[in-house]
Amino acid sequence: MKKLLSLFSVIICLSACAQITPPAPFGPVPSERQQAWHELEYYMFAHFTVNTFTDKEWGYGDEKESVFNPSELDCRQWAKVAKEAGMKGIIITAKHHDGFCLWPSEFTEHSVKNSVWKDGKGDVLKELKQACDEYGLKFGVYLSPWDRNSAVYGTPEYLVYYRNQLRELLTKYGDIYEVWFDGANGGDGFYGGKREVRKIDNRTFYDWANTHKIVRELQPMAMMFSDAGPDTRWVGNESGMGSLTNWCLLNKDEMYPGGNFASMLGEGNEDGNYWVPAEVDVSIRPGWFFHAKQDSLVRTPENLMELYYSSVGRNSNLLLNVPPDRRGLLHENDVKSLLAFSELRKKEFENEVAKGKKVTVSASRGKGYEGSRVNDGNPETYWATKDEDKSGEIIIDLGTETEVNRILLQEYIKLGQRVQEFKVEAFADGVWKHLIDGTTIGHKVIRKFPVEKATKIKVIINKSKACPVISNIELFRAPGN
Ligand code: FUL
Repeated sequence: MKKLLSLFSVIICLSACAQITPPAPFGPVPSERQQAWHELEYYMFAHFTVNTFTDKEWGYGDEKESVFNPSELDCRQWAKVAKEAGMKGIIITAKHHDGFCLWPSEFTEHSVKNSVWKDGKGDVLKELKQACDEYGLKFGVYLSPWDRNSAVYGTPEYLVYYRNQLRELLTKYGDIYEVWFDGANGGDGFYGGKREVRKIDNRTFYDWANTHKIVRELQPMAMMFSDAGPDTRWVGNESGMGSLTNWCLLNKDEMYPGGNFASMLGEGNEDGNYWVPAEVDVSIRPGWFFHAKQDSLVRTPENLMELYYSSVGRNSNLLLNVPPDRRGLLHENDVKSLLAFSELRKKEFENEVAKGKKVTVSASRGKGYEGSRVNDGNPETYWATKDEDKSGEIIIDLGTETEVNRILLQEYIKLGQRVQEFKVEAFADGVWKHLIDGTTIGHKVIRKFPVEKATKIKVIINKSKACPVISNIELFRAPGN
């Protein structure tokens, strides 16, 4: 009898103590550098070069170096504003299409070293990097592949030049979190005085694979941006619009910067074989560079809020351009709008009502993966179903009738992006009422709906490539409707 009892308790213990295995990763997953990048969500773009002084958007490459002469350059002001605005980093146009370098490159004369600014002894990148360090911001660089100043542009020698510049950037300024490879090429330029049109084949000319190796070797944690990644992709427009359906996946093997892919970059590829999430680049003004005549056209805080919803709220990072002016300062109008937007954002998301509330689920994988994981405030825990359950429901019981008008959802993307379709309902006046339909989730989705007085909110995952893994659900009562 005694023996039988102890056998019985061993069996009970074995079943209760059995470790439930976590879901296996499904499809491509983010690398460590991509995981860190997803967390940044919102950072600054700074378009600043000779164009700031010549009032152009694309410099021809023939501008005198002496035109670059900011009267009060203060990168600490940029960084201070970025920090106060809640941004996590600054990416600067180290070199735009005109070829002018904001650092004293040893490989060209077309740089700050031949300007009158600081008697040619200045280095904007050095000042900005110091300022970013001081304010705890990440630092990134844009190095235009198209160079309208270079005499060797279009020849193999140009690649040697371009890579030498890239090495300078990657070795002289400490940690770099993102390198921006733009895809534009208009053909014509100064090209060392030739003033002609130079056509290159975007597919082959730049030999990107070998340029990428340099970045990986010198800055292993740096993300590389281009139309086609490899680490983050263009969203396909410059108007701030992320796609509602947005896969972090891309079949990028046949793609290259400057190719004709804009229309499919928003959604990415549901069956993509690489993790290449979207980044939304957009300017706070109509132009990328500062033009005094656009001082009255700075986006309003409300408009910036809309951009936030259409970028961060759609599983993308927001790279917001705030171009320094001729003084070398962020203009008062831009600063005012940015900081007011930051206040709006705080108010928008300060009233969260779901955290710690009782959660019930239609099914769960078991201990460690319960519904309560979606609102425990811990991004490392998640609700998951058994492998065979590719749909499921989560009900958050708000306890009492509560007003809500925003929902935020996150998948545990370290295990891949899975959800294909979801919807949200509210229990109000004794019935379940439809609120929103959705498709993908990924790192983060934030959706608005008209104010609803609900006692419960239900998230239904109707379709998922593999068992859903949801790490976070937040519900807000934002001001207004
Ligand atoms: C484009 C460039 O041609 C613009 O001047 C700007 O730098 C934008 C971010 O990318 O392709």
